[in-house]
Amino acid sequence: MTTLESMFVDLYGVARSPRLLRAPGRVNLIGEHTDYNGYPVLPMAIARGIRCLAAPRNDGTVRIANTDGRFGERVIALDALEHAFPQGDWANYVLAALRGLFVDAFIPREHALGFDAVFDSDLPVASGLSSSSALVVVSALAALAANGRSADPLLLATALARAERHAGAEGGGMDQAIALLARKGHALKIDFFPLRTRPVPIPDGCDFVVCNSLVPAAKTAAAREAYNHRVAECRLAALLLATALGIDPTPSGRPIRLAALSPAATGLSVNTLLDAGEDAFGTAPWSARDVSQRTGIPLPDLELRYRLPDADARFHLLQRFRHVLTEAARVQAAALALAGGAAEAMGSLMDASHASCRDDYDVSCPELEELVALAKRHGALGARLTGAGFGGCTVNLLPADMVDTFITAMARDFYAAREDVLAASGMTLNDALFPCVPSDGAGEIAVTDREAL
Ligand code: NG1
Repeated sequence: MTTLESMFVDLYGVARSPRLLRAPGRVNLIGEHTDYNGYPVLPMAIARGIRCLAAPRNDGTVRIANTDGRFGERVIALDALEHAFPQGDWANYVLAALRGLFVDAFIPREHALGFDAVFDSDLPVASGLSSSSALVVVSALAALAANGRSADPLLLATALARAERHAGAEGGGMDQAIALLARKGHALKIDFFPLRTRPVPIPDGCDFVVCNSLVPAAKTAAAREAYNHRVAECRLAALLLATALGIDPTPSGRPIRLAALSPAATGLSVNTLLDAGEDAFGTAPWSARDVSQRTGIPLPDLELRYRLPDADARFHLLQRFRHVLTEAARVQAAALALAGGAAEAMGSLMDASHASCRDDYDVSCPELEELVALAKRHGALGARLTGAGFGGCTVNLLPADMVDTFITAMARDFYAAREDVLAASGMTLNDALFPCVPSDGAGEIAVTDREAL
């Protein structure tokens, strides 16, 4: 019996037919901080992920436990889903999944069954590898299984992206979409609003290695604030640019997204749009008061409608706009490069993406910089931070015959001097530095396969 099964039996007794579900983590190859702007991304699912062994119960509760002692047992009442756990508690992601399923009627509220579940994971947390969305997705699959339901993956990904925002970060929809829709051997080009996906085969000779900076990219209050600040900056940039271009900044009553001002939507080239951005924003940071004066929108309305952080916040609109617009162009080029097997072109795009994340989007940190510089020295064709940034991991593109030497060199030059940091993080070297292959999306693991796990 696996640890997952024995813990399940110890806590809940023998269930008649428990189901085993799994959702993968991901690395985003390129397209950072583009999803919430309505621009595409290009991630792939990795072989690491979160599993959940679950069986239905009929008293309207969900009981959850985790083989990782850092995450304690919790009980969730299905009729009290509005009661969140303290901020940062892992149960909030299970709660978010349940809310999403009920709000969007994937499971009818009346007579909904709860479930008992034990989770385990080989996906490092707080690493920018999307463990939070893997937890949301696997929890949703467990709830659907307990209630004998299935769901269209596109609709489910959209609902779960919305639902995960209850946990605090105003994320796009990349992580839930890749977790549900990934295809083995492929990256996925994902477009948003509405969600659409297109598999892009990863060519032979393109291998990827993940390096963890050992700086947690946790969804803590501060990291969430920094992330949501970027989201607000993009909303304001879209408002001001739309106004400058004479385009309605609130189509259908909602703040316009930057992608609605794309070259395709406006008929303007990237360079013309960059010039228009320079004219509209200037180079100095903006305050909410500046934006209010420029647009005539009363300050309180602006703060509320654009969900602005505190009144003293400064917004770097030109820099954020430049990153998003050029990153979107890089995603299109990267999808073509990968599909055409052009590994070197893909690498250059990844390098440019990293520079833009660092210089214009300001989401890098010294440890990520050190990793990227070392990676380039040790033969990576492309090296960049992946995920939201502020810590977490880099993703590195290697020619296939160089993976082993690359890993040896990175272990020696980055991790050897950080054994204590690694030990304190609870990770082994293999959890921090590993090759990854493009893997399948979430689903059920057949009972017959369970022995092999
Ligand atoms: P991570 O790395 O999981 O925090 C976040 C968002 C994504 C995307 C990236 C940046 C969530 C759940 N995920 O990812 O939607 O915006 O940052 O590209 O908020």
